[in-house]
Amino acid sequence: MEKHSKPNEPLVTHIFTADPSAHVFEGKLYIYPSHDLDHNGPDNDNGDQYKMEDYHILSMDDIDAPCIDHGEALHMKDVPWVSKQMWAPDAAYKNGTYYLFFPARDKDGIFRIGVATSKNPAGPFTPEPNYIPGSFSIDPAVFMDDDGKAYIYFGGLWGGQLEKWQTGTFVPDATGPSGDEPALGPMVAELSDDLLTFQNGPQEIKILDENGNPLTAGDEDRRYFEGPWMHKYNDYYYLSYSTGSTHYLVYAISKDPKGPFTYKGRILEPVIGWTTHHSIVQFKDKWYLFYHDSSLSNGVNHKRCVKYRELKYNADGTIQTMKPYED
Ligand code: FUB
Repeated sequence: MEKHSKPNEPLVTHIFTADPSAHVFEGKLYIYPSHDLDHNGPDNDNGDQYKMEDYHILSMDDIDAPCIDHGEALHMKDVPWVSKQMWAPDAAYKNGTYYLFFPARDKDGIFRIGVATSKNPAGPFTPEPNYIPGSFSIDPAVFMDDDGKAYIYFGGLWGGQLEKWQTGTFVPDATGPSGDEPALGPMVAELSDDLLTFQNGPQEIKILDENGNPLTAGDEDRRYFEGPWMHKYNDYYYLSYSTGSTHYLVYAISKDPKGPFTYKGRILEPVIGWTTHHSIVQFKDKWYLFYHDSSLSNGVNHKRCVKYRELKYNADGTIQTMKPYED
């Protein structure tokens, strides 16, 4: 018998999954996760432990329905420019086509962002022959605004190589700002009409504190690390992300999808495992946080599982902070 989905429990247990990007397509929930592979290789700050090679797309007819694995939707052997590490993906829909956006290392070991398309939200997806020109780093998240514009947010520190692009070209030994210097923000670019190229940008997003000053690199509880997500609530843009080294999911808001954003608070306290990565989606009349932890492997960083839980707003638009192992 199929297992019905429950909050705070792994959506699937037959494979390891992470980095869930959830969307409502065709009236159902579709979840686009990474597919973690087991191995005995090194676990380090470069992210060598995350050796993913393909994507499996999940769906749920309803929030408490069984979670279906639709099988392999895209494998790196079918993407000409990829050498390894297909990390956190996202998806979008426009004019009868579904788009899968994914980061991976190119043949030179540099992270780039690619696109693949399908007529079916569960794939299989056909990749474009090359990565998006001008793309770099990891963790693409695509946001379709009410006015028809599409934005792609991306970037990740350390293994995600964002520090190496501060001059606009790849500098292999570049390090990030430190201490009191402004932290690096995620990148945003407007996508072209066909969603296959950058139309404007990319440009760096500024995240400010309550006094209007940029968050500093030393402010590891609040500064951007990786895993951006964008959603809109009550006419505000909510940029949420992981703080990486301090393991929080946090958010900042703005009236403009390109910012600057003002830091507002925490969404989720640390989970089991080093990484924390999420998406936020409205389904029917409720909002949900999709996230992952390493509980399915008793804490092995690269053997993760995707989960969801309800997300609630306060009357003033702030998000109620959640503790992952409490209801
Ligand atoms: O899954 C590989 C990487 O780990 C993702 O790209 C990051 O966001 C982190 O979850």
